[in-house]
Amino acid sequence: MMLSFQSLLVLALVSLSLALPSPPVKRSFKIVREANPNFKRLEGHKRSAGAGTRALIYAHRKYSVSLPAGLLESMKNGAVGGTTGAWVVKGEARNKAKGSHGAASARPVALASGATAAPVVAITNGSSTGTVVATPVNGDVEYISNVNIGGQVIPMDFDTGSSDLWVFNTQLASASQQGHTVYDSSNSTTFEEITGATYSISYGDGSGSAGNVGTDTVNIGGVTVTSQAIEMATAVSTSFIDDTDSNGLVGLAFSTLNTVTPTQQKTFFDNAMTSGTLADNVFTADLRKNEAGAYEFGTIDATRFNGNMVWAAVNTTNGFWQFSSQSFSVAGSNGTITEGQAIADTGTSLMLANAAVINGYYSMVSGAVSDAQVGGVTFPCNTTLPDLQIDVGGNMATVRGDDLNFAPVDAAGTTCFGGLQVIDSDLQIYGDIMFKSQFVAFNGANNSLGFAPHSS
Ligand SMILES: *[C@@H]1O[C@H](CO)[C@@H](O)[C@H](O)[C@H]1NC(C)=O
Ligand SMILES: *[C@@H]1O[C@H](CO)[C@@H](O)[C@H](O)[C@H]1NC(C)=O
Ligand SMILES: *[C@@H]1O[C@H](CO)[C@@H](O)[C@H](O)[C@H]1NC(C)=O
Ligand SMILES: *[C@@H]1O[C@H](CO)[C@@H](O)[C@H](O)[C@H]1NC(C)=O
Ligand SMILES: *[C@@H]1O[C@H](CO)[C@@H](O)[C@H](O)[C@H]1NC(C)=O
Ligand SMILES: CC(=O)N[C@H]1CO[C@H](CO)[C@@H](O)[C@@H]1O
Repeated sequence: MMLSFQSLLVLALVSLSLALPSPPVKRSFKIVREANPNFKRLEGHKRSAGAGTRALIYAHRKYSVSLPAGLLESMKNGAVGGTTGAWVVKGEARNKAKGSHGAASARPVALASGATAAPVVAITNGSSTGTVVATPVNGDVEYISNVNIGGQVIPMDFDTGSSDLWVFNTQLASASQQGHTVYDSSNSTTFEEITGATYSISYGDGSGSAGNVGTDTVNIGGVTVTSQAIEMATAVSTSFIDDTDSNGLVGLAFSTLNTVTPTQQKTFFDNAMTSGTLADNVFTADLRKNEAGAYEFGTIDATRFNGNMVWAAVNTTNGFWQFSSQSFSVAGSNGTITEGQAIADTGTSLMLANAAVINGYYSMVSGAVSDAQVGGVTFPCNTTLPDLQIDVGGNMATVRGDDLNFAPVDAAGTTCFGGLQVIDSDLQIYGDIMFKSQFVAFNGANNSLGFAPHSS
């Protein structure tokens, strides 16, 4: 039986304070400094602090977890945004995305005569693998990879937490296209309209996009899918317009979450599997801190990780790469997570977990506070963070302390924002913070997730 985290913490503090008069070895001394009994515990379902900074907005974007009102207010007043600039949320943008849905379907897409031919991409048969670089942008807020759609190369954000492939394109108002790389279906000889098909996706903070749908040939790092549904935005919310590093999302969760109507469409990965294109029905995410990593389709490259992978069974009921995650451990103390389910989500910057994990972890971090103004847990940037061990389907995976320091919240770099923050939901979201410590394989052959520490 596991002792509760709280009782272990109390025991630890008692023995540490007894040991204080004669400072023990350095290593233990460090633990004394890390213990932070003053960390004000969060109450799971009554979070008064706003969820903060631009990264946390990204994290909440996709889920039906509403952002605290205080945060929305401070964003509108331009108070939040840290060193990366203010994040704009506008009611008008939200309404526009939803309102344009009907109008979008009316727009006919014609192939321009004399359109430039896209490069012809060889169609392979069951032997294909492909790798694309995943480049972190904006202080690891997101990872961007090139996608070839009908011969046009578009930098996009790969998102294992949603299932729509939607793209900035020439149908958008020219102001919305500013600074973006846009897809032009009329320039692609392989594009075909799906008559009457529309999509509309909205995310937890009210951001979203909507538009019409066609198919085109998509090549990601050498893996080719013909007739991939391309969802072309005719309206996008301000947050996406402002984020000029990304020109759309490539959804890699299960196709059951795809929003295209009247006929739901398959994801790139699902199509690649169905057509027998991939050497193995897997893809992997190798995301690194402040350094380019890769997404790889069709193979698991053993040179990218150390040791053996541990495998977690995936529960596809919700359409996510969901697995059980029922316990955690910090500096030798264990805790339990009630209703412990989590998803592996490359489209979320942070790691969002239940209050038990946040309380347990930050109780071990010197100077950690729940900062209502910033809207999340912060700590002095020079604090040494402990590693977090987290249950992934019955095995423990390590998220390194270094990776749990997300970013400074002030220009001076004195106070830092935690990569681990609370979510008020049964479903925990393990985003890029976890991926920076763990190489992850998404196995569509047996619906499982493999985890192993990155090779260096
Ligand atoms: C479409 O093709 C024309 C002619 O090659 C080119 O000038 C234009 O930039 C292309 N548009 C896009 C969006 O790639
Ligand atoms: C899925 O397949 C991998 C190998 O491809 C295997 O190691 C793993 O045990 C399997 N996982 C489950 C949950 O069946
Ligand atoms: C799968 O997830 C659903 C929804 O979260 C849950 O109701 C169900 O019990 C889960 N199944 C298993 C086998 O864990
Ligand atoms: C904590 O859990 C790990 C396994 O995850 C176990 O090896 C260890 O003995 C546990 N520690 C305590 C104090 O219960
Ligand atoms: C961290 O910085 C603070 C203030 O800048 C300083 O007082 C403290 O000694 C530093 N701690 C470490 C471990 O460097
Ligand atoms: C393009 C391609 O990979 N073609 C291969 C299809 O499969 C046959 C038989 O396995 C190979 O000989 C081809 O090279």
